[in-house]
Amino acid sequence: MDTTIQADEKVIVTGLDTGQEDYDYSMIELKELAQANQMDVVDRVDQVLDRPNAATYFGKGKIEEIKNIAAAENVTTIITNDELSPSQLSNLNDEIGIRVIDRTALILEIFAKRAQTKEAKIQVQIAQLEYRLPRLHTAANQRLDQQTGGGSGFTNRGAGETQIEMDRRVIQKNISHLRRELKQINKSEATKRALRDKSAIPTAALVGYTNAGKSTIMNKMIDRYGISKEKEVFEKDMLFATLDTSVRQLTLPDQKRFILSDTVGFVSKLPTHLIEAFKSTLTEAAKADLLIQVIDYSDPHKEEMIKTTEKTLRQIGIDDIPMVYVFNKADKTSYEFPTMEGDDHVVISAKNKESLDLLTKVIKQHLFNNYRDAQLLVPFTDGHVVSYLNEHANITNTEYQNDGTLLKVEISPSDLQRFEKYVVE
Ligand SMILES: Nc1nc2c(ncn2[C@@H]2O[C@H](COP(=O)(O)OP(=O)(O)OP(=O)(O)O)[C@@H](O)[C@H]2O)c(=O)[nH]1
Ligand SMILES: [Mg+2]
Repeated sequence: MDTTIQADEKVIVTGLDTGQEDYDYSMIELKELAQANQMDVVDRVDQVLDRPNAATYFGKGKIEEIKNIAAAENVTTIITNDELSPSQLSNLNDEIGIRVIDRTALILEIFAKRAQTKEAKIQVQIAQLEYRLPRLHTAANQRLDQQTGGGSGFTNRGAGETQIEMDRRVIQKNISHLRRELKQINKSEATKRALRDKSAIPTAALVGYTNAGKSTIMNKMIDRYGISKEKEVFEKDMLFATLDTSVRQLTLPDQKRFILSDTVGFVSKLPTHLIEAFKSTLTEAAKADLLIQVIDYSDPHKEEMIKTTEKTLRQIGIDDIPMVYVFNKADKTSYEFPTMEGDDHVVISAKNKESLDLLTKVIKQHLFNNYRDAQLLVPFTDGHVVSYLNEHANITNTEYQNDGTLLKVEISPSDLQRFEKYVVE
């Protein structure tokens, strides 16, 4: 099937309302996804049914209605809200007579356009090929139909099958090749990660719905606490601005260090193949000590977005990492900010200084709650220990005594163990 999508083509979004509670919202989002893919959405068609028609997804009458609207409005593509089975897709294509794509194909297309790094590109390619694999006969039949002017007699079908077998083998080969390439890339990533793990610096990962403001928060934090000329990450008012994970080490004014990562945003019904393909990108989140879920507080569908984020995290196998909830973009609401509720809910605006102070405070409370206050007496001959602590611990008091430097410090458990012999009561 040809999934290439031209810019500004006219499309209709269509959906089947089987009583799902988030149906209306998912249709609004489908329209936004189409727009994110430079499509011009001219209409929306809904059908209420108990369950999809097994053969054609929509019922006969609805298909007629879609055909008529499409003809009247010069529509070239129909987009369905659900992922269609290979046979539904093929039948619907035949019935409607213009191109039909499903939500999955649309999301894959957006990801393919946005992918920047080699890793992201390969991951999207794998997901696209896997999506295409079971749908090959749809494409082959269409090709044959075109060649033979619509007829698909016995001989043609036979030729089609052989072609499908060949296509399938080529695609499978491609997938394994891409997988090997991805493994190579991941290996070097894994080495870097292992080094970080060893350094025992706590890590936090920004997660959440697409366009919630994760990258904006990441950039503000890099601005404040990053190494001065560190590169900022891409932030933009569009769906799926970020597809790659960025990781930065940040140092707070009291010398506490942590690693912050920013990664791909979620959307409802994120294709399974895509989640599978992006698992390695999401390892940063899977290994984090703390998840920072960013939510667009100004969006009327924030509840659904939180649900989707948590469902997607579970799908990746992340279900036991502590999480703080950051209700962002409060400047676009009438709510007061920055405010904090309990120890894990904050309402902020990424564009406001006091908000970032509060966010830092919350992150600190969670990441460094195992830090201890201690008093160390370091002999003058061990000056290197004092310089190490100057860089890695929060020294709150320094006194020079006859037998060495007496330091009051706030220190990580591992450093405390390391310098145990200097501890004095
Ligand atoms: N008004 C307002 N806009 C914000 C705030 N935070 C982020 N934005 C805007 O929201 C848009 C999306 O921000 P991003 O940081 O790119 O969102 P993201 O969560 O990284 O999105 P993806 O990478 O697609 O997952 C940008 O236009 C930001 O300028 C905020 O607190 N207030
Ligand atoms: Mg982003």
